[in-house]
Amino acid sequence: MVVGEQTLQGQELKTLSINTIRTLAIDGVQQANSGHPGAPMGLAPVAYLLWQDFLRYDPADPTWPNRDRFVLSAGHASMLLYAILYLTGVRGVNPEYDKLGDFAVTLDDIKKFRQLDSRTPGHPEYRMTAGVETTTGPLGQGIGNSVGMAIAAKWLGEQYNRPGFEIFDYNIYAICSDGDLMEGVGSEAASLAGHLRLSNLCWIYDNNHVTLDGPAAWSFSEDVGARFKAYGWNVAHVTDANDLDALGKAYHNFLQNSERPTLIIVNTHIGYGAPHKQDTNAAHGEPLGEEEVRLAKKSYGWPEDAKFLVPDGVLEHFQQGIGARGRGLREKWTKLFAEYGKKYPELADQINRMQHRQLPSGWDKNLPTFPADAKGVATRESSGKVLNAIAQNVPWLIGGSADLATSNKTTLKGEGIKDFEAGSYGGRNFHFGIREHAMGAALNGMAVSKVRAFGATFFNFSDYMRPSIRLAALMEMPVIYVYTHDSIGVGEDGPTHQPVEQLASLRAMPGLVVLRPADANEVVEAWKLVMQLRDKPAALVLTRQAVPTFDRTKYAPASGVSKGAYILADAADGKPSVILMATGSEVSLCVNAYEQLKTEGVKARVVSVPSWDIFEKQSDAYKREVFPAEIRARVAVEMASTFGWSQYVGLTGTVIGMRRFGASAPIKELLKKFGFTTENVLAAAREAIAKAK
Ligand SMILES: Cc1ncc(C[n+]2csc(CCOP(=O)(O)OP(=O)(O)O)c2C)c(N)n1
Ligand SMILES: [Mg+2]
Repeated sequence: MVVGEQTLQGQELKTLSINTIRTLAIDGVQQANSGHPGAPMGLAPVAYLLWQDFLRYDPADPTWPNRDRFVLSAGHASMLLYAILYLTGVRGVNPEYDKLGDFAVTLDDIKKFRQLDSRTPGHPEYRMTAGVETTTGPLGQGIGNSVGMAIAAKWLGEQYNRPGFEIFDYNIYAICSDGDLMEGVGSEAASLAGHLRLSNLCWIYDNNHVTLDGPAAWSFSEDVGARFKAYGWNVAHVTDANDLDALGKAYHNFLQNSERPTLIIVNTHIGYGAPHKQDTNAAHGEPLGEEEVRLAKKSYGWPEDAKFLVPDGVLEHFQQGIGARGRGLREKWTKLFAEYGKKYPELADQINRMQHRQLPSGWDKNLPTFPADAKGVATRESSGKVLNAIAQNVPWLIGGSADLATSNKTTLKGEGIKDFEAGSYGGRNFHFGIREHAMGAALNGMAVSKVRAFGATFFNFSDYMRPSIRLAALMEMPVIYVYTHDSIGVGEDGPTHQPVEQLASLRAMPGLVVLRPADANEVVEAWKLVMQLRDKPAALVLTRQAVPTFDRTKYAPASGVSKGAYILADAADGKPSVILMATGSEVSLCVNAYEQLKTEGVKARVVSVPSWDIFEKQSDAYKREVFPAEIRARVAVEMASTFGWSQYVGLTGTVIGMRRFGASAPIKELLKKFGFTTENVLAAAREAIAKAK
């Protein structure tokens, strides 16, 4: 049965619009011959009503700072988002998110779903498509991000609102699936959001009873509502996703709750009315196939042969709904913000700078410099000092630790600096609790909200948050990770707490800046560099134990950090017989060896290598200057996996590193056992020279 044009126009506009979302998703997936049509089909009414009637969002400016955020945590349902972005006419923006362009998603883009260079990649990607608030796909990350967004919104409101000037009062909505709620990060994030009583946060759970493998019940049987109530959430139920009244009541229920986050559990049917499909779970994660596409369209009263059909009136319907409503809200806000700027020019300036990821002028004033000191100071200690100096000049530098703030030295001190906690949202010190993964995900959500966010833990536990680090790198978010206790130097805590392979694995991640400074003054330079990053996350890898502060009148200045690797000490004629290279705490071993060799008349060079990735970006000429090809005698020293060092020492070079896990013992014994002594470096240097001859 082909439904004629007239019948279509006779349908209620709401249903027509909802079914347009559904059929666009079906056709996009079918054309790509890959993707998930099921979730968009089930969720279409949920997304429709939210956007059309509730979301405070102006499609004409997806960068409006006070817009409500919509996160599709179930990123595999990306066609739902693309259909909405197209139908509501969301404008495009450039990758820096500071200039408006044409449309974020056109019908043509939907036809190119999942194709190379299209604006409709398989999963929603920040920076690729305007209107995508964060990259989702790895389940659990989007809802984790949403907690960071809600944190940022609360913080911004507390920091910048003034009587009569509610500059920031936006809400965060996230759609999540069974998978989102099964993943551990989702649970950590929900626990944190409940604890912080983030009443601006609303998760909408697509309770469709299926996952890819089959019925969700095969692997998921807990009472989700009871779990969230126990977390301190407000829980609402909608028994049928097609019941727009019930959905509307649930959204109102969220908006009226000022005490706690809200979970709306929505029962959806992944099928479309065709009885033989409704009760099976077959193929909901793959294209329907031509025949099923027809049956689905038929059940929606759609012309079975039409593809990518957008019936007359649908685009206008959205323009008259969210388009008009959103424009009004944004225009009102723009006027308010202009008034605010007159009354509070300094605050408005801060907001503008933050929105463009610019630092305040004088952000680096009063940075410490550290005098030479043979006993020295742990790099975590010097980092704490530098962080505090910068934080005084950058009001929106905020963050905290996963329960290790006193160890990580990340506590911000100073007049008026408080903790961020439930009911007191202006604080700058965060207690993420023992939830590294949720911290990582929340940091991403904070960073997309434009605050400058940092998070800290023991370096070894960076593994617990790695999936979120990866998304920060993919999204080009300037999140700052402060990782202390960076090696077997941890000592007695033993191999469970001693990182070995983490440096190599993080160095392998595209876009992530990894810095392991050698002394206090390298720490200063490292922080300077990190603060100026606008589109890269950075990991500062810091020691627990003291390291000497080098005499910079004798050795090269620490500003060499900005090149990733630099000659710290050299032969007088610049023609050494051996190059000793190291990062972090091992640089001093090389310096000691260098001094000893010097007394013996052996010419050595010490290269400090705080960052491989930054060094790789330098010119070939600079790289050759640091590592001249003709000098074959090379020794690298690092208390970590040797993986990768051959690119600097060459196949015949020596690496003093870790080829096994560490051990529990006092640090002195460990250094001896694993060969991190001046004597061992000396021996390796002599051997390397002999071999090169
Ligand atoms: C971390 C992670 N693991 C696995 C996947 C692959 N994956 C995509 S969708 C999905 C599960 C689908 O079930 P559900 O979450 O209930 O979503 P629905 O299919 O019902 O929309 C899986 C396992 C993923 N995207 N992320
Ligand atoms: Mg499901």
